[in-house]
Amino acid sequence: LAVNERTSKIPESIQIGGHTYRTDSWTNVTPRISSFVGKNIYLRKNHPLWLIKERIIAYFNWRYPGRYSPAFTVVDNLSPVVTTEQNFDSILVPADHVSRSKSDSYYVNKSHLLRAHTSAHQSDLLRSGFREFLVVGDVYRRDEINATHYPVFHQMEGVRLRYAHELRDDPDFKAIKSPAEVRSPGCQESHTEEAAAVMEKDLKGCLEGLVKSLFGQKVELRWNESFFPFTHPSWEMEVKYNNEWLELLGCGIMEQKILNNAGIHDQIGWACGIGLERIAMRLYEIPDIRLFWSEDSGFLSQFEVDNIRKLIKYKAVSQFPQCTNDVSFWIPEHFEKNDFYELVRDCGGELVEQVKIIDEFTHPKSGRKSLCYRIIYRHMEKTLTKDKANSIHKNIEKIAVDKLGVQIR
Ligand code: FA5
Ligand code: MG
Repeated sequence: LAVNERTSKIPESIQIGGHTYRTDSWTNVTPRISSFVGKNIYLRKNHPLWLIKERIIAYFNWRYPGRYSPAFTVVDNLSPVVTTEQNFDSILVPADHVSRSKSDSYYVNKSHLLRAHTSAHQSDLLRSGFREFLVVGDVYRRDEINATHYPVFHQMEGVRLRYAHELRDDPDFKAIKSPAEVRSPGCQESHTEEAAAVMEKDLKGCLEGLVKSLFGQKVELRWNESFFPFTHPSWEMEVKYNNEWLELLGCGIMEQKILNNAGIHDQIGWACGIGLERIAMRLYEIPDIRLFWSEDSGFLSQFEVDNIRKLIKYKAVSQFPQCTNDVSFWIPEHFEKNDFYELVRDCGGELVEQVKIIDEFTHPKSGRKSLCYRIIYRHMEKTLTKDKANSIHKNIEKIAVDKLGVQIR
């Protein structure tokens, strides 16, 4: 009922984190999603995300000691409601980039959204004069649903700028040459290859050192080339987890234009964005990303340690059974998969463990497409009855028909 009510009329304004915002045709943040704003679980002492945050900060302070105080400034209190300018334009995300679409991000209105990454704050902090900083916060994305993806998660952004004279302190820095002038896969046009190479070594060394400090020297890791509008070259780091590669972070050499736009013309920088849940899951063996939102003392008490480095292995209080239900439907022409995920999350809340497509079919004559989704329900803290799962499933079917225009097969 609650879902039907809010789909039928979008209010003129909405309240998020104590502020009122006007809504418009871009508004797609749901009450459920905005209820996460201000929870700030990463600031709660001894929450697993707090432990990871503290460990990363301690590592950076150890690796880059300042003369009088830690070199890196930690910023952890910025509102997740940002402008499209902050989230996209300020870091050179093109006007037609997919991440700007309503199907990928949570818009408050046309000009404001819930930040999709902590990179949204890079430009402001550079303009404020910071050269080495860490930004921690909750980020929001309309994404797939499974054990490692959740619409709200946490990132830590790291940025480090260097002057030429600081790069020259590196023994690998051989000579000052002129900028490359043309962009190559490994270097921006305005950088010298030496400077880019020294920055790459510092960046990768820093992040490899970080994961080794967390997971031990023998952790299996690999670098993949990647692409971000705000860095070039760019990489992603993955670590082995349960025999699969798990992506932990993205990083790269900052686009010089971002620095230039902030009035910085004499420094080069690197930036990284680290997924805190992914690290915590791997480190503490937390099997499902939904657990981070648990208020259950059986979960939280396992992280009550007085040394942040204490080895913790999460023990499931008990594993409750899954309920699996499938739904097949014909989809209309402009069907967005993320709209269906959102609807499932909205109706099923924390009870939805996973949604996956198990069959796709195109009718040979009519060309109509149909999808079969499998929805796996499971309560984290008690047994979910088949009746309860069935009634949620029925509701999802009904709302999918009403709201997305699908036709159940
Ligand atoms: C970014 O968000 C870039 N802003 C990172 C970056 C910063 C690159 C600075 C270069 C310079 P990406 O979308 O890959 O990149 O997300 C970064 C990390 O967040 C991922 O590696 C992963 O660890 C985590 N992450 C991404 N999506 C989810 C999700 N739905 N649930 C949980 N963690 C996620
Ligand atoms: Mg990525």
